[in-house]
Amino acid sequence: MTVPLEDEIMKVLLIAPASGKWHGIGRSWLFGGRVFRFSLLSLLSVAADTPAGVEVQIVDEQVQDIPTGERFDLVGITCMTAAAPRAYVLADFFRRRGFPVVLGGTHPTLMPEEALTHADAICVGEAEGVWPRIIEDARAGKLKGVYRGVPRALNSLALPPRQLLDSRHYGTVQAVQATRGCPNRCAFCTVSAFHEGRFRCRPVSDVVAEVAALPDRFFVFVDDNLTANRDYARELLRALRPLDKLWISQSTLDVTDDLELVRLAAQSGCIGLFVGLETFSAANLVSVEKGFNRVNEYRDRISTLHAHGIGVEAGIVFGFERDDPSVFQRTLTALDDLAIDMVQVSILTPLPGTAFHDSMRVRIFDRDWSHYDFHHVVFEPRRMSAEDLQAGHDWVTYQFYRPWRIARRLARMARRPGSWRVLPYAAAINLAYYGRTQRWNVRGWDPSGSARLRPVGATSADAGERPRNRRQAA
Ligand code: B12
Ligand code: SF4
Repeated sequence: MTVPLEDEIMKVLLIAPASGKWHGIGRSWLFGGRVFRFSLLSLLSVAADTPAGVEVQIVDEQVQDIPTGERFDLVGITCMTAAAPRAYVLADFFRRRGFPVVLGGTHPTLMPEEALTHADAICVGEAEGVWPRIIEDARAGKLKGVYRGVPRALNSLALPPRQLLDSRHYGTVQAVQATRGCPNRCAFCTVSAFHEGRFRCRPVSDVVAEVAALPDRFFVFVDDNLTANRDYARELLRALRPLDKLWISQSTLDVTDDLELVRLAAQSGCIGLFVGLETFSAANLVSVEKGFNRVNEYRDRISTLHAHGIGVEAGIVFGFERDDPSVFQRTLTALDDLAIDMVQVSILTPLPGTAFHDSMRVRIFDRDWSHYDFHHVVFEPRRMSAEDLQAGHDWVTYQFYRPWRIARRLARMARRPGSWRVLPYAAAINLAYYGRTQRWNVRGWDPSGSARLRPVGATSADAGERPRNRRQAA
């Protein structure tokens, strides 16, 4: 292992590995895949906490090649679960070349022992505070084991050095984070697992100063639940109002309990919220500790957001205990009926580290983490076959993004208040999803359909050899 001399500039390479089909997303024909890509705040936060005198290079494998011919004094790799296998390949490669490797992010935090078999060290939890020690130990040649980031107050976070990214590859590099974590404990979610249910807010003045300094008007709050603390959210939104920015973020639907908050969001430039509806079954919601979503209130709450000029992207998940083959057509009808503007369709995934993973243990038949990307079935569903679940997920995705549906949605949206702000953004997201269904060949079929049209090899998960149920996995 090479150890840099005291007065030598230490060179650190930070990598965001690309998994599965995301590998080529940056080369997509529609918008160059940029719409789905905004700045890598995970690695920018690590870079921001790097001591002076260290040279940092960030490589996003979705759009850049891994520099294999250069010398580095430390290689840091971030990963969520689906990217873990690729992260391990890269980690093994750099270690064979004699470069020390540290892994961090969601997956290494929740699966530390596994991650440590591929790295000299891992960072469990947040980098802030512990990253300088990792650097110091790497410099001294004694990097080893588990480094635990202790969650701290979020005052005076260093600004992310966005200039380290090649902005041409991103929808925007203006990703900002005002809060970390989420106070809810949905059983399938790694956000609550990672943060152990903690929810912390940055000082409003810090966030506003960061946003004010952003050169472009549009930015993304990557927060998981921006409005979880309503007093904080109100203060933040009031302070943002004079900046005349446009932004999108994520929130729970109960934000509409507080009309003043919705009004402030709209006035501060909110044009879109991602809300995890997940399912139209109250029993399903209760089964994953998300009973605070009330299905009978979806319509009014979504109308409230629309009336304030806020577009709604719904997170929809298939594969819950009560889902049978009829769920796909019913859900598609409900999405049309509620005039949802965009949908992210997912397959319920037992992510390691979550309570849901533990409860599904005996039904999991596929442990290849690269399939834990919310688009592959990895466990035996209760009321349908794994194949039906895959096909139905693909079918809803394909149907929701059929060009005629997109045109109908955008035409309806054009008649809503504030549509001039939302339309360009909603059109871009809809078209980008359409492009993805084409590029990834997402078609599927309706498992409950009378014709049950079932094209050969037509689910998006068909490429490659993988078990389709527990019998095949055995
Ligand atoms: C923004 C975002 C995206 C963006 C951009 C992703 C990106 N590359 O930056 C987009 C929209 C592209 C995206 C896509 C997806 N995402 Co996403 N995404 C997020 C989100 C909301 C915020 C990420 C972020 O910027 N966090 C802020 C930073 C500061 O926090 P952090 O990442 O935890 O980093 C800190 C520590 O973890 C640590 N750390 C992290 N990396 C490293 C590395 C080293 C070396 C060290 C020392 C420390 C360290 O230090 C950091 C600073 O404290 C997270 C939720 C979340 N809270 O993390 C989901 C999340 C990461 N996404 C998730 C998923 C599943 C996906 C998709 C598969 C969704 C889909 N169905 O398509 C895709 C996959 C994309 C891909 N393969 O690249 C899951 C991952 C679950 C899991 N356990 O794997 C999360 C947790 C959401 C969730 N609720 O489940 N995502
Ligand atoms: S509300 Fe959203 S972010 Fe919070 S725990 Fe539930 S799924 Fe995770």
